[in-house]
Amino acid sequence: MAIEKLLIANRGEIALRIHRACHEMGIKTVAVHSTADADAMHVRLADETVCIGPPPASDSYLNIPNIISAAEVTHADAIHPGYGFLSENAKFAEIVESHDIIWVGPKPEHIRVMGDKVEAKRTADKLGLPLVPGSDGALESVEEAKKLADEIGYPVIIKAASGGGGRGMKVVEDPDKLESLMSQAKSEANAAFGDPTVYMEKYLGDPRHIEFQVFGDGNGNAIHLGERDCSIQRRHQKVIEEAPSPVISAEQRKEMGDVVVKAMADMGYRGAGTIEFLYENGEFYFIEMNTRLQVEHPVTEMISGVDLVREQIHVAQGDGLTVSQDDIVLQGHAIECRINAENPKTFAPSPGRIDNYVAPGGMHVRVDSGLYAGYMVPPYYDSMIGKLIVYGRNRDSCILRLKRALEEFVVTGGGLKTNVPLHQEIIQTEAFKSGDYTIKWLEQWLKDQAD
Ligand code: MV4
Repeated sequence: MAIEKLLIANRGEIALRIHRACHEMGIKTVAVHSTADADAMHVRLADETVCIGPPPASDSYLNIPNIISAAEVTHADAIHPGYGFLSENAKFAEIVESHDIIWVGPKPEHIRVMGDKVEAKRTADKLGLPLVPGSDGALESVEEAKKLADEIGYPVIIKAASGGGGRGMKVVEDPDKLESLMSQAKSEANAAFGDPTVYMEKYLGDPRHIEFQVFGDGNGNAIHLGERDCSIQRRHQKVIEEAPSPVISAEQRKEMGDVVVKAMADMGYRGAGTIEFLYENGEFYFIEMNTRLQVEHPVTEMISGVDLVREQIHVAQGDGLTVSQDDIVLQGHAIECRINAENPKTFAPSPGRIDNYVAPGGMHVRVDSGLYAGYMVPPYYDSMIGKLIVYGRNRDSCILRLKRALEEFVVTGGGLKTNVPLHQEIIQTEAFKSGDYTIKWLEQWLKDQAD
């Protein structure tokens, strides 16, 4: 069924991104917003708007009855959840579908499986994805954990089954510390996620974070759009992402691409997905799968020319994928800088009014952001206020263009600070310029700068 009106269950730059794809496809949009976001850019541009509650996300962007009611009263025939908020809530996906509203996302059962990291690994294993050595499922007892850690060899890492994004992880260096760290991990997991289930993996000391973008039509057809390298991160928040990874060869991309495509085809995956790997000593190890569109999707769009939101909508309305694997040619290089309103020293969020805003432009420069002069960055949500994405024929030219684009970027206001200067510094380091960095690099470099 062709979607005529789509409700965007999100805010900020991704709400604007979804609105733009819809209007290019002739689809009307409904923006739902909290009282804090009444003046947001995507709310101004949407065809219809519905206020769904007060500023706290739990009362608005996470309020399922209010969002469904907004879809009902506006007669929206589809809901796109963006990323974060309700995007990986299997229950919400089921509720949407039970109201005969098209869910622009994966099948609820696949969201549920991948949300449980133990189930996700079991599924990935069955589908032939390479795993980090570790427990076959949840850890049932300290004795079992001790025995397993002896087999795998220390250090090991204990992770929460309901976790993800790094919360509730404990690295165990030696057997003496296993019992206490495992019990800490269990109580932290229970406090954070209401689920004390934990599992164990061999701890990889200094890997890269490399993820494959996949797409399925839900009927056994799947494609991949190459990988992104997201190793430049601080406290599990990605700061810079790029595609392709500077360390993956065309042969390795093809080999791993075939593996992930077969896995997604075999499971009958529908929609956009990201398969996350740790990459160390030339080997990929599956850790998690994200069943949503990701913040960093534009770098993939830049090197593939494929509009991922448009593809999501086509798959959701039953048209299938509009591109086949043979159509996909990955060319050139793209880098994304996440622009955050934050204190450059403490990284504390720095909301406030934008007095002056000039976005960079020119060839191969993309800014995904709802910012404008006079906009008030609200204090209730994530500090990411936009993304700068730059393309070049090769990595070196991409970095030179990125430097130029960052120089043009003006975002200033009374109390407001951004991380634009930090990006400028990072991209001029030898480690970044050479592509020789791992997940530990940024935090170490920040420490060295402070000394
Ligand atoms: C690991 C690991 C080392 N060994 N697993 C952190 C977030 C979650 N998605 C998985 N994480 C890690 N899992 C094993 N077996 C190191 C990390 C990790 C990390 C991973 C990706 C990006 C940044 C990271 C920062 C610290 C730790």
